[in-house]
Amino acid sequence: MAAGTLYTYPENWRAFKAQIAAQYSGARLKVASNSPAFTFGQTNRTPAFLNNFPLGKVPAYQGDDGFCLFESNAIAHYLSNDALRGATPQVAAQVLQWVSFADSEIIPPASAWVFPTLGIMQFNKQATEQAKEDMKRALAVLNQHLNSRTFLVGERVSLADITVACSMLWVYKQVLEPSFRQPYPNVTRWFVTCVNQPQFKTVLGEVKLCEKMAQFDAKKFAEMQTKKETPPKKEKGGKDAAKSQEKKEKKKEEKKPAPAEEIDDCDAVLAAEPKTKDPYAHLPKSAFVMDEFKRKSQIPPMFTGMFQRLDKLRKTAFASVLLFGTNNDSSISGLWVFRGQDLAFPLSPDWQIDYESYDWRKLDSKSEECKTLVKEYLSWEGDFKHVGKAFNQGKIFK
Ligand SMILES: N[C@@H](CCC(=O)N[C@@H](CS)C(=O)NCC(=O)O)C(=O)O
Repeated sequence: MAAGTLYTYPENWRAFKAQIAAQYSGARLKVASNSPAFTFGQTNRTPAFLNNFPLGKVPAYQGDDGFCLFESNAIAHYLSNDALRGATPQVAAQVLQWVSFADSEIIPPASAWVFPTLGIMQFNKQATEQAKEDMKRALAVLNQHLNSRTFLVGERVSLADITVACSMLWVYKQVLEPSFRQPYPNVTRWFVTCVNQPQFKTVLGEVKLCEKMAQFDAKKFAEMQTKKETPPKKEKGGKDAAKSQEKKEKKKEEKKPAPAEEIDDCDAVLAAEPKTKDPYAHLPKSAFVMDEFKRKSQIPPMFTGMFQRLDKLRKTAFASVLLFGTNNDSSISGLWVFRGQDLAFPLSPDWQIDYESYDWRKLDSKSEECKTLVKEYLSWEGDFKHVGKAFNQGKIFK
């Protein structure tokens, strides 16, 4: 029988999967989720932790025998018994099917929909609407499957139910209001059955279903942004880890935090991130205020994916990037202006997004070629000779 410690932050739904599995199997599991035993954002960055769990992510499991595992599904699998995992190859494969379904069909829309309501992600209407549609699709599949079944696989709770129910915890608590869940009664019946099993209840406590769909919490979001700027507090605590840990866990049980606080701990990863060094700190102040130039020249919005993620370059770079060619036969080419003399992307880990997908060439600012290209790219007109005939004959997508 497995025995060991699960490192996590409090109220982590990924850790719940392992904790519930252990409740069923009888695996002896200690949970280290508070200082001094474990402080998320600190302990998981120590060399000792990284030596066992190279990603530095939680949940992470270490057996009393030294056996280490990361990835919540693997940990929950390890802490299960055969009844939970599926006793035959077919049943075990069906369990795995639902575990994967949770990861790929539920978690992405659940996160996109719920995170803004908790203030840990900016609201994007289109993304939220898409998430609702994706969630409806997953719910419809589940509802159909559960039409004639009590549990997802077989006649008893399996790891499939544990995993899928835990992945839906936040949607059921936060956004699946009665009218939204009304078309999927089998799913709600199954979810309520699961979370009311004693083994679930011991871990989750009382699960209250959402009454009114939570909306984007702009105030909380602003607070979180400020928090991210603030360096984390130093970890306190003596050596008597186990005892003090137990006391804290008990206190926590008595006083469950509000939902937004619960998930703060995950976001604390970002909050605890050391502030990245300014790659331009060594350069003298420049008279060329790029941000202002861009606003005044009204350079249009550009290729969204890469550019959205390069927001931090806003004040030190600008570009005009165009898509040449026709559908399924196109090429992207652009002109960039950076502060300093070097290509900006390699200067900071925050900027190294997609830049390797392109070839980069420094232009001689005094050359005729440079003057032509500046004119062409900023006006979106011209021969664009360097792009190549094939693409250049097509349309320029602006
Ligand atoms: N696929 C992993 C995801 C684990 C994960 O992303 N954990 C986050 C907390 S929500 C973490 O520990 N992040 C710490 C970090 O990235 O430094 C699992 O299911 O265990």
